[in-house]
Amino acid sequence: MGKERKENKEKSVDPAVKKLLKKSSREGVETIWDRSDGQTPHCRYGEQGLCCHICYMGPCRISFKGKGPKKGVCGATAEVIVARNFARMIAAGAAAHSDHGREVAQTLLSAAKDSDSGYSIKDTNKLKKVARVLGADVEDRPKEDIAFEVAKRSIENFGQQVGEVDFIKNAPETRQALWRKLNVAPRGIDREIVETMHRTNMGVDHDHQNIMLQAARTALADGWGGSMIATELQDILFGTPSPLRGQVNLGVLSEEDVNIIVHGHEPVLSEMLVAASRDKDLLDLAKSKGAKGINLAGICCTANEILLRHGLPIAGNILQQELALSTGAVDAMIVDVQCIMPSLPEISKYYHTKIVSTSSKAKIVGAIHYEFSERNALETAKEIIREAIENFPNRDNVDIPKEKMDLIAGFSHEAINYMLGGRFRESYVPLNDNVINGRIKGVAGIVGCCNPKVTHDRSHVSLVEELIGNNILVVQTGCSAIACAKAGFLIPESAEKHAGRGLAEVCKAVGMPPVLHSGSCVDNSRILIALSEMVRVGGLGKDISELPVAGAAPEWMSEKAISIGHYFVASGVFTIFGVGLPVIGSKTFSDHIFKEFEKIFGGMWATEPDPSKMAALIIDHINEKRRNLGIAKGKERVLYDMEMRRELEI
Ligand code: SF4
Ligand code: MSK
Repeated sequence: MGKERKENKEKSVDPAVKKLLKKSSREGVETIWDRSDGQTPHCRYGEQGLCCHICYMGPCRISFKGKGPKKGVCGATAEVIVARNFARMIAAGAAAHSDHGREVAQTLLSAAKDSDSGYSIKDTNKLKKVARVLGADVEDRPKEDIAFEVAKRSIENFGQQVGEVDFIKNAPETRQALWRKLNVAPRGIDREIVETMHRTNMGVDHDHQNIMLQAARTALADGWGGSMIATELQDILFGTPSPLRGQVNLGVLSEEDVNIIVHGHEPVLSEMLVAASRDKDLLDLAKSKGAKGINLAGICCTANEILLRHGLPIAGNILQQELALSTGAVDAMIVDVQCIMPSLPEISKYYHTKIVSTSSKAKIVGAIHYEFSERNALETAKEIIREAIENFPNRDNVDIPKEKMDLIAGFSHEAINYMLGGRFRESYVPLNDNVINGRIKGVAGIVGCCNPKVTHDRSHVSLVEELIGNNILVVQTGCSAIACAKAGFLIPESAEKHAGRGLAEVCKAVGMPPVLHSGSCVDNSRILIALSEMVRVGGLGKDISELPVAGAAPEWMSEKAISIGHYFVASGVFTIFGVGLPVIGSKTFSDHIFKEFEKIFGGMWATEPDPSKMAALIIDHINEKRRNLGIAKGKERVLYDMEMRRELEI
């Protein structure tokens, strides 16, 4: 028992996870942690970025010590191999976010053209705002006409061959000028991804610095292109988020209701499921099967999307998807794209859960497939929910952990503007004023995934606790936001309990938590817009790189995270990744992105697995920016002792 507890404690800090790991283990169900153990130790060549398999003269590896090979068969050096691998991760991550953006743009086009599409325009103000950025006329035009032009122009941004992606106009002028000077302003989203794949083919670009410039152009095409299109157009279609209450963790599953989990990334599907779950005929059907109602909950970024717009509960972050099935209480898990484990159908064999795939791009052997498109959206959503209801009587072996926590989410850029300035003087001025007067020392974006190589949720929770304790306002997205919500940081009361005095005063005055949940991974583009707004309002320098801000992904795992990290760095933000980075095999390359980048972009990469050291790096960086701005004063860092650290355990 003692040994079992110790093992589980190392796997996660979340008690709900620990309980279900024991249940899974008792029932012989293999989880991600078992498979991760089976892969340990991981290949060191791969971990350090030193394995190349882009042509079949290889695969080649560069030896990190001794007499082993120092070049690939073609002559590629360590820095070339590392750069090509890193750039390809960026291209793949940018492709995933951008394909999401493309789907949303197509959906907006359908909504504008076809009144039977099932989708409509919910936020006309946002539509007009986006239209102005795209240069579309908004006066005296029906909203459908404006939406048609916005969708068409957005779609053109993907295939554009020359010019610039439109949304880079949202960045400060100084930053745009730097991108043009460096020749990294993205021309078209698809073009940059394709060019990165070309340049990193065998025998093309052999200059690691040149590769990283193109990688920056590709990442910027994601952050200020594909991801921003996804976020902005989703707001037009489904509404711009504003603060609302919700609940999080596996305890949101219900013994009495039909539990349906939506999992993946694109709200185009989940929005329809939300609508279908409120259908009277389906609610009656659920009652006829002995259920009280229908409980729709989410996992991963889809969870964040439906939370932000409807207040629907979140069952957990990425590492909890298998454990949700192990509760025995999930009647259907409906998935679309990204972060979905192929193991789900295998695990569902032990329970009654139906795994339903919905995208032609993402089928899973063993899942039931319902093809979902804008044309058949509501009908398909109803059919899937009917399938889940019919499955409710088959439940067996149910054990739902009690753990659940309240949270407030929905801090879009617009909501922050309104919350700080009020309806009649919406503005970031109060935020900048509080940064200048030192109540808030700076702002940190803490985002990204979870990774079974490190204790689940621990780095997210420890890092964020230490930052808010040091008066740094934290903005979050993705699985990191879910981790900190479970720890209780996303309620206003947490300001009193965890935040430093200055930050707590601001939070109490405004009624906000010290940790602001801004959405899913594509919504990191909201953070880019918020940073640009801080520059525009004035008093904190002329560029994002002058702001006292930083970014981190403490438990990252996805190629998408690398793309996000790179667009933050290329936008001027100091960005730290936990776990490790597949670049350390080349000192030349590491020095380039950890040191030389600052002179090029005003932002740079760092890696640090220890969350306390990561906090120290962020705090030091913010203090340095404050000194450069001439606004530094007072105590610089609260050091955490062991007792304070133990309190971080949730
Ligand atoms: Fe080896 Fe060069 Fe081929 Fe890479 S491209 S596998 S380093 S020969
Ligand atoms: S990417 S943050 S694992 S959902 Fe959105 Fe997936 Fe979570 Fe990374």
